Amino acid sequence: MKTMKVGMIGGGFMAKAHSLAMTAVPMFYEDDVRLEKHIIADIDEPSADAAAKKLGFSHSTSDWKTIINNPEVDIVDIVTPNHLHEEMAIAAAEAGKHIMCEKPLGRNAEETARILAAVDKAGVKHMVTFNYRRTPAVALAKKYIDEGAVGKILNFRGTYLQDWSADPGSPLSWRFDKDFAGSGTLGDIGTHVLDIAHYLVADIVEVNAMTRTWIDERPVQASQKDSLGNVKMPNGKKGQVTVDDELVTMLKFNNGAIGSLEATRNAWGRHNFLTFEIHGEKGSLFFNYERRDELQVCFSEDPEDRRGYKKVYTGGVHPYGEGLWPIPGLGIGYSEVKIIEMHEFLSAIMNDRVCEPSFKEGHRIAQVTDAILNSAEEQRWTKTNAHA
Ligand code: NAI
Ligand code: SOE
Repeated sequence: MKTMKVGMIGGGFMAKAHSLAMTAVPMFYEDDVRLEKHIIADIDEPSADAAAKKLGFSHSTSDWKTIINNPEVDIVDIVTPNHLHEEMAIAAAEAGKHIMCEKPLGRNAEETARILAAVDKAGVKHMVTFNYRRTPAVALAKKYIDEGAVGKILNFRGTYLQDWSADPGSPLSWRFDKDFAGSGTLGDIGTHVLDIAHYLVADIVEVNAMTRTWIDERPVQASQKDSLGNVKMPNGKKGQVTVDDELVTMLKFNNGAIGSLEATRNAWGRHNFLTFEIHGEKGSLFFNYERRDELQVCFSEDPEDRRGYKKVYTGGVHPYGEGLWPIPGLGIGYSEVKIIEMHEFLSAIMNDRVCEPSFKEGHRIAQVTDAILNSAEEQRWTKTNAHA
């Protein structure tokens, strides 16, 4: 059994999700490797120390470069706001570490191109954590498509709707600042659906988009850590929002399929409403993350008087089911999706495979998001390889 030491950079929401997955993954899947949570960095000593104690790391530091320079560290896990991904990922690659980096890989395709060049040169393993493709029902959709069950894909209709920023009293965290985030809803949640579209359908080659910023000022908060709408500051001093709140875009795929994506964090009543519907020549698939154990499927070959969507409830016989709970109805959650993602990362390292989605996919998504922003600004169809 191999042991690999992890250095994690960032001690917020995703640090918790990744740390939990690192501890739990051997309880679910046999990857012949154990992760040791060696050292974690946050912005100052008290934050780093508190994160280490809470998340189970042996050491802490307020200087993330200590992690890069530590020869004992095998894997660097980057769970900081987006503006830091480039510098951290390039430094980790140059130090020969395997890298897991949260999405979006960078603020734009110029940054992601540099990150990709660094990992290619270093020959290290790399994964950008678009975790939703690891939901068993989404992996099952991939299986149906690969087996030809829905035939040639005609249309992909994706949405990602949340409401945590619909209240104007939700503070101005890093997610609303272009310098930190790169873009708003687009990079933050739209990218998850773009990743699913690439995974299930094909490469997106052209887009025609609109974006809107509905709330252009928000109360300034003391810390940059994002409370994701759980703290309200209705009377706080205001600062400028510099990113999109909402986007709507048409999509053209390189296999001839067409489609759309709508994403917003201002949709009252929607919490993590990541959905897609795929129509093929022989059938359709529908998924909604708020009902993440289910995939709805409809086949044209079913008798006309019985034809309609049926619900396949994922369990032991479906993708990743071998490691999950013995009875389907027990259900899976965000933690299990992150555990599966960690298993994919480790299994790719142990078997010397490319980790999917790799930084190559992360860069490709950044090219698509750049094209969406350009299209929205110029109000025209825009090719996604403009920055290739
Ligand atoms: P957060 O705001 O909860 O935490 C960020 C952490 O990074 C904070 O602890 C902050 O103090 C720390 N940090 C900032 N600058 C640092 C520095 N120079 N050195 C060390 N630590 C530093 O943010 P959250 O939600 O954890 O997001 C982090 C990343 O994860 C983002 O890229 C975000 O897009 C992504 N994310 C992905 C999700 C997914 O479902 N895949 C869910 C939530 C976030
Ligand atoms: C906030 O919109 C957020 O935490 C995103 O950053 C994640 O990527 C998404 O999966 C959940 O919502």
